[in-house]
Amino acid sequence: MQTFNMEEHPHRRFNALTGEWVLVSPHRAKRPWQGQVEKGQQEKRPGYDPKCYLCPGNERAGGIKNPDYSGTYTFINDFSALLADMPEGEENDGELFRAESEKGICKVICFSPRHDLTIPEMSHEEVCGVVDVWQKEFCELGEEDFIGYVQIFENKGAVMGCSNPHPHGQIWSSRSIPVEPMKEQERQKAYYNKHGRTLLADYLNKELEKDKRIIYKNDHFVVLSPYWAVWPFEAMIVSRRPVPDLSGLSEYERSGLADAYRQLTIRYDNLFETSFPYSAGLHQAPTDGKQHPEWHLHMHFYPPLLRSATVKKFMVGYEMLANPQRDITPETSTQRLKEQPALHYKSR
Ligand code: H2U
Ligand code: ZN
Repeated sequence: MQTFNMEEHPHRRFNALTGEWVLVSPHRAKRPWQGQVEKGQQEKRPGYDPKCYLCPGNERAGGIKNPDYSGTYTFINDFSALLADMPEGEENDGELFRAESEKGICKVICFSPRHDLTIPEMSHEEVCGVVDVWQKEFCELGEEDFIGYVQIFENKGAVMGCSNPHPHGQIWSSRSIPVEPMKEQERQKAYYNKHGRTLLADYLNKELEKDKRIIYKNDHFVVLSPYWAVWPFEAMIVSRRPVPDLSGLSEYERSGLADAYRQLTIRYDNLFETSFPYSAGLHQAPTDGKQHPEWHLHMHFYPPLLRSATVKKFMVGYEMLANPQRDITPETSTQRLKEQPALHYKSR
């Protein structure tokens, strides 16, 4: 019998943050690389699009006109999934039929007035402006007594269901803590109660020691491919300091987060020389009025591309019915991202 080798043998890895498992089948990634790596369509967008509902001065659905903004611009989503003014109520028809009313506030953040840019193409200072507005919005929404959780996220690229290429993100804030942050909260709480340190502080220290999955780091944030990553090029940005949320970040730390966000997305774009799609978002402590020393601020990146600008991973079949599976290991993905230049391919 051979000895177990994680570079070759199928195995399951445990996600310490959620308590879930992922199946890793590295032997399948050893198949020869077939076909060339297609580059993406190099679409050329104008700096201003008169038909775009996010460009400065343009009208949105419902007739409201955007101001002539110059940095970031935030507004209440015209088609909010959650509404602030909702009657209280529930259905409690035994164990099997449960429902409750939900409240919240949804916002859209334009990252730049420029229709043709994306985060990796914006300057460091401009991305700092995005992180600053995240902090401000997190604090303001979190202050509302009916907001228990603030979910900040970005959908990038049409394959991720993004409706408009103008650089933007969203915030959905709700009274209850949604499913994903709740899973992470439970794991982080159990760990913190047992060790008196945050789960991600210990995890980050070990990852820095092992140095097999570190993609990029600066003084305040580390970009890595998590041990338990599901998506081929999944990544996580973790703060070096165990802060529970954005509210306590200093100017230097905000700048560090902006740098990590930019450096990761530049490498993503360089990988297949395409505008790399993903869903990304921050996970942080709930704003439910309780103390959350167990929470450790981080940002997840879930990109669907697998082998080229057009070949994406499908989460179907086994993934939907059993558990997620991947071929290429996170260690190999890290190498491929790490070797990408820090300069965006379009500026070469
Ligand atoms: P995407 O990030 O998925 O592209 O979503 C953009 C959001 O913009 C979407 O939630 C909102 C949609 O409701 N929107 C407006 O608020 N006003 C508009 O005029 C169009 C779209
Ligand atoms: Zn636009």
